[in-house]
Amino acid sequence: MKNIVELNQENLELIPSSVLVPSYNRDAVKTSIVHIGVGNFHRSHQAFYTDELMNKYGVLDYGICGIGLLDYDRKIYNILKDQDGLYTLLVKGHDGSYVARIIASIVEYIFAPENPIAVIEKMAHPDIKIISMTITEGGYNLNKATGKFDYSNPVIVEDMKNPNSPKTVFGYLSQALKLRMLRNIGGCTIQSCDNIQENGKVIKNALLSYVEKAEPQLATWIEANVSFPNSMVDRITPVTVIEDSELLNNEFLIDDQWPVVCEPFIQWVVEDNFINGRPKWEKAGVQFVENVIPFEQMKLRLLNAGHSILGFLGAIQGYETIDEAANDEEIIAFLKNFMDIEVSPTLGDLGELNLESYKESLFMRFKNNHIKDLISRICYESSSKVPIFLLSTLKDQLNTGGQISHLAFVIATWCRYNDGVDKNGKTYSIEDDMSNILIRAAAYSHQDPVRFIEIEKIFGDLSKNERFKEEFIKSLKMIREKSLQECLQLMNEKVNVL
Ligand code: CS2
Repeated sequence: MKNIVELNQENLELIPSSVLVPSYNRDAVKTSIVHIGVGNFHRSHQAFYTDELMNKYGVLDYGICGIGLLDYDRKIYNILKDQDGLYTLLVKGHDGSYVARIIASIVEYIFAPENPIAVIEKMAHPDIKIISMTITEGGYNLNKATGKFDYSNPVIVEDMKNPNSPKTVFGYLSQALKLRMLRNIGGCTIQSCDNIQENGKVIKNALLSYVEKAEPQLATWIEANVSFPNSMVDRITPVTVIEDSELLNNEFLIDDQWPVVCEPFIQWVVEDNFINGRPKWEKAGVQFVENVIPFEQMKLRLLNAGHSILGFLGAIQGYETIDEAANDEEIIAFLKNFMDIEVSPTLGDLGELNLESYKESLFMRFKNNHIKDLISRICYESSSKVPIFLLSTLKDQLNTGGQISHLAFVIATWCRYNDGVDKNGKTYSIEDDMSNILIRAAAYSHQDPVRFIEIEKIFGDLSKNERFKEEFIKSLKMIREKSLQECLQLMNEKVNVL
């Protein structure tokens, strides 16, 4: 019988040589980064880059302390505790090859619901130079249409009342920064790693909005002592499934309770704006630039929007994973036209970057059928994603008089997606904090299509734009009358004729 090794520090030396293991002394690692939200993405991205730096260059002064804010984080907390912070990253290539590597850069973890004061103290510790986060698009507590901070959210109201046992990132950050100010230990960098245009600016504005009401005396100190770099983050990281753990068992003889799977591609473009120092991540491949906005725009409007499109269309067609949708010829032809005709004209100056090869590389990545990226992951919380990934492009095209037929069609497929049933009559659930509103609006839209785009919290006043309204109604009618396949054929033929 094969000897399967439980992953933890002590067993590292028993891990088979086919697996890359950390070559550095973990005891010598000093924690300088606090990261909120240790999900799969953080583990395949920032923690990977940091581990790379430690491994290849022996840079040991930027260890990560993970923080879990939500009750949901209890599972990862328990597992990382059990595995001494170690986990396996399984990188799966297009050709079916895979590489397993043990990541060891997360050296501490605090589960906030159990010990909020410990989290505040950790963030306020003089050694901490960076507080980074992946809290999802919805985690910034903004009105989806206006981008304004939502003071009415009951957890925000609670946090303002109970500053010593906060629940939100804003409660924690403001208390920690207050301590830093009172103790005179200087500021730090707050770094968002979420898929949001100008994510640094967004977290800054959201935090300052919170602080204005909760701790008004802190605002000017934050302005002077905290920096908020914008960044573009990228690596497709699906939900881990049982088959991944089994693969690790069978091929690499590792028993890891929660490994992470990802594609080989990785990118992180960061604005070099770190007030209290930073790791030399560039050695590990991170790009530091002066202006990250065009990179963010390109990625959000092409990759993330592309994902959402594959998600909505794929769900309606009864597909389960993104690669299935991306290998459907009509869907991919539609996606190509969407990108070329309606997104590319909105992208700013990309400098040296070759947009055509970037788009080509995206199709390759979407089609990787070894990454079983679930459509349900992509469609999860779409009400927070659509305004960022799609409506920003739509607004630009409307402003410049550019084409919008594909965009309108995509929004109509999102409406159709919210019917919750695929073309074969199989139902799926709508996982979204606005699911009630979405499902109801989609139901009403059968009689009165415009009802869907009248959801003000998402669309703002877009339903008053006659051009968009007309295109949307036309698309939704077509989707409800014909099969999606036929609709796509018609859309694709139309482009070919032009
Ligand atoms: C996805 C992203 O959640 C989504 O909708 O588009 O998680 C995507 O996989 C990553 O941003 C890739 O970098």
